[in-house]
Amino acid sequence: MSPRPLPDPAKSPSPEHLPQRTHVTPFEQPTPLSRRALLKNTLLTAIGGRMMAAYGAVPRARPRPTAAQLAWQRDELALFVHFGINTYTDREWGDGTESPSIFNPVRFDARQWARAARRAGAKAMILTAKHHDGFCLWPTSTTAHSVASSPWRSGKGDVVRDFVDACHAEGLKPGLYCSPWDRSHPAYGDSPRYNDVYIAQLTELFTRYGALSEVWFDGANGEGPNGKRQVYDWPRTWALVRKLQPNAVIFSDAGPDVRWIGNERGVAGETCWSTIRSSAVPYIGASGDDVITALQQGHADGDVWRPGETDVSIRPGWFYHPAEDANVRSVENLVDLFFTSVGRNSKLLLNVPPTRSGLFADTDVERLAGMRAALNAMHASRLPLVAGAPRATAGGWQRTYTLRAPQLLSVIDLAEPIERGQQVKAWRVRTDSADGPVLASGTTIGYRQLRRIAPTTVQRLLVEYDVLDEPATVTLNAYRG
Ligand code: FUL
Repeated sequence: MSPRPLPDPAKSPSPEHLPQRTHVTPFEQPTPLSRRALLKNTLLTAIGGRMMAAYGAVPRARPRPTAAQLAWQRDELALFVHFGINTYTDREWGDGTESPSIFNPVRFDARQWARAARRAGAKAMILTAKHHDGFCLWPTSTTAHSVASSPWRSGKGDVVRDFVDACHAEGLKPGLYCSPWDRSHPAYGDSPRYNDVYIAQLTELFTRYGALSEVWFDGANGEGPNGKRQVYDWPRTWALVRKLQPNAVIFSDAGPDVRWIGNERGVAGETCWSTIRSSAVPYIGASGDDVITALQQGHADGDVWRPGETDVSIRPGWFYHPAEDANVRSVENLVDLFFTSVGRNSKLLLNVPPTRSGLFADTDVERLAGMRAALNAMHASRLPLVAGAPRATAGGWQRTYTLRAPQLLSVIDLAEPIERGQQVKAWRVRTDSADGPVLASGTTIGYRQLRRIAPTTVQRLLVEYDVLDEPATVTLNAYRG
């Protein structure tokens, strides 16, 4: 079953005049990181070139993941938590004029979120510390528009603190999203002044709550309360993350560590390289069909390792709306999302919005648990395949897998060792022999490639694959279903 088509929540409930994430002020300069990467690549290409000249066919060095990028990908699933003033106004994008007096999650319990996340198999959780409306979920010194001005816990509460503590208590890695677009702060639009405010907010978030595993940025860049557009300072912002949270991966359209997958429907490209040409998405918010294709698919010859993150909501909106209680994705639909994200060399960032009382809704908690139960059942039905060694053939590589007796299979799960980069550009899984019927085929594999096939009884499987320029040991798992 393909995923239920959902309206793009960032667009649909919002008034027409509000900017989309793609309409942002261009950030034209290369980032410090891409400059470093460029230098490194130039150096490696030069060394590679010399070695080629001396020894003949030596493959050129391709980008590889950092330890933080690898850990991020292996987590497979993280939950996104959109919570804030919009929870109380039934809106997706607040305009910054909301009164903090309406924020009062009387049964607030971040531990309930974290427990549900852990039971869903998520390894990390990312909270909207501030959304476009500017309301801060922590007591900040940069504005009065925060939880400190709300009736919740008599203004003494700190959602970010409880969130981080709950993550730690349940063994999850915390991450934060602090929107650069701020429709409440008077300095917004007065560029240098607001950039200082934003840096001060991030500094609070990066110094008060311990290590973060991911810092999430979008390029949303509409007008502020004074009607002015803001020019963001991304190099300064990213340098701050590097300085204060050196182990966090930075997410945005333009990376630098992980990239947006190009849609909010939960679907990564069928071809999905973790490498991408950094010039294809030169700044946060770059728009156009080519940009979306690049985000979806990456590039085989990309100059940076920047794997795709698939962010999508369990409900039509990112924030909680009572009217959407009957529109929570089904267990089957959530499993489909897993296949079209994790199963396409991406990572799933699944949004679950807390209700006005401050808890995940029961239905959402049930669906999350159901998704994990379904995935566990699939994994438990793994066939005891015995792998042969990879063998070079005239056109590529192949590997045989055998079973002691014929068995039914309906899911194929391929992987390549991405710590050494991504190499596979085409693959086929056949039954029996080189002229046996092809059960499934595709282009990239990467971290994981999950594919449903028509249930077939097999005893011997042949995996054939072509690589870019270095051998790679592809592994196959197969499940009854
Ligand atoms: C977008 C925002 O405009 C949406 O409201 C939501 O937060 C989504 C995850 O990112 O940029």
